[in-house]
Amino acid sequence: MSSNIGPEAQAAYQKYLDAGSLDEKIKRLEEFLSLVPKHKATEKIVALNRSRLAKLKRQQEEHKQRLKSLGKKSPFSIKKEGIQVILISDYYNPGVGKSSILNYLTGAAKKKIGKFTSIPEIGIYKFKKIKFQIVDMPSIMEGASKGVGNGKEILAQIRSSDLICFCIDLSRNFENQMNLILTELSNADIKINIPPPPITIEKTGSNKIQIFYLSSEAQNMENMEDLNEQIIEVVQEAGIRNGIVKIYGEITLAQVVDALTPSVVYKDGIILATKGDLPHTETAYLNLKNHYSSQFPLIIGTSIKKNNFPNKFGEIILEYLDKIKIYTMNISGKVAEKPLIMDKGSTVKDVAFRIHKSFKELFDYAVVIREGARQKKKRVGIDYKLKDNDIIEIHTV
Ligand SMILES: Nc1nc2c(ncn2[C@@H]2O[C@H](COP(=O)(O)OP(=O)(O)OP(=O)(O)O)[C@@H](O)[C@H]2O)c(=O)[nH]1
Ligand SMILES: [Mg+2]
Repeated sequence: MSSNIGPEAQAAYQKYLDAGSLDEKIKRLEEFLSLVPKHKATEKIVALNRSRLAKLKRQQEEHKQRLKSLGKKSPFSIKKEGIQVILISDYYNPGVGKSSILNYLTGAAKKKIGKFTSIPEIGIYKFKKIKFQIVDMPSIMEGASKGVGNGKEILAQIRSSDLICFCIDLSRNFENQMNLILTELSNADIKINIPPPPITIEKTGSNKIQIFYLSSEAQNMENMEDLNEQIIEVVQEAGIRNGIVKIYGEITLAQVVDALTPSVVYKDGIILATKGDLPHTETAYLNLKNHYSSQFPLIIGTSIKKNNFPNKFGEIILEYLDKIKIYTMNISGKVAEKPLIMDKGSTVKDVAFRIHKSFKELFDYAVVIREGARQKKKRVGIDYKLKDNDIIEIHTV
């Protein structure tokens, strides 16, 4: 170990080497990483050890999964239904208004308003026949990422949700609330509103690690040779001996490590500012927007007390998540009431595949009805790109 990491970090590293159990090793390695000064000279040490940590965590996760499959159900394991929207807040001062929002949207949990929510409450909010599962979570305590206040269970649920709503009480200091939540999410490797790094890593059977740079940004990065070598090292350190690494854009070594860390997830988040009816909350709302609009493109001011909440909340969510609604029509001209929810940019092929795998093979042509288009009804091929609210009729051979 080189000497530019400082005596404290060196001591921590020794403890890591001496650690017996997997949990202990992870704890010690995390301690070591928090003590290493972060600068150019230590960049590689940090990356290598984060990669090592990722491998240990993967083993820990596998172990937990095995135990879970033997164990019983907890109120925190929620069966997903439709689009899952999760309401979270901080615990500095409970009573932000989450249960009130859940009740407003779904009618559920009326009795829980004004009482501390200790296990998740769930309701279904329907918008244009689309189901949104609203999950009202117990508030997040300091240290949640280390397990305080059912923190592990809450964070595990957040990982698998489709949208996270940061519920922020405008009558209290918003920075404290945001900081607590963002810190715990970050400690749990949950990244909010940033795209995943442009990289894929696949294990293969060959006997080395191959790296492909697949875009001009990727090919024109500075210090390519160094980076190439470092990537190979961190990939190997994560336990992958044979593999193909594909890089689609500019990337940092830290992002490569993120991609190797199974606990890292990328999630969409919005802010729901609450209690907008209370004194001084108008200024608080403007300040909140000023502070966070670069990280949170969508910040909505609400007051459940005054019934002030977007009435097209479903539409807002779909748009934020880059989803479109596609209505199928059968041969007798009946349009389905419930749309298919597709990613923006989807084609006729994607819809055909969603309806039934065989539809793609048997596809002949489709008719698309688009309200407001110059030609309202159009015969199209399989690669035709669809738009929100399109009606589609698929003809097979
Ligand atoms: N003035 C005002 N009070 C509100 C509003 N929304 C909720 N409250 C009140 O705030 C208190 C707490 O609301 P809850 O909905 O229970 O808050 P919570 O986030 O579920 O609280 P915990 O479960 O304890 O984390 C209740 O007394 C609500 O009536 C609002 O828009 N304006
Ligand atoms: Mg509650």
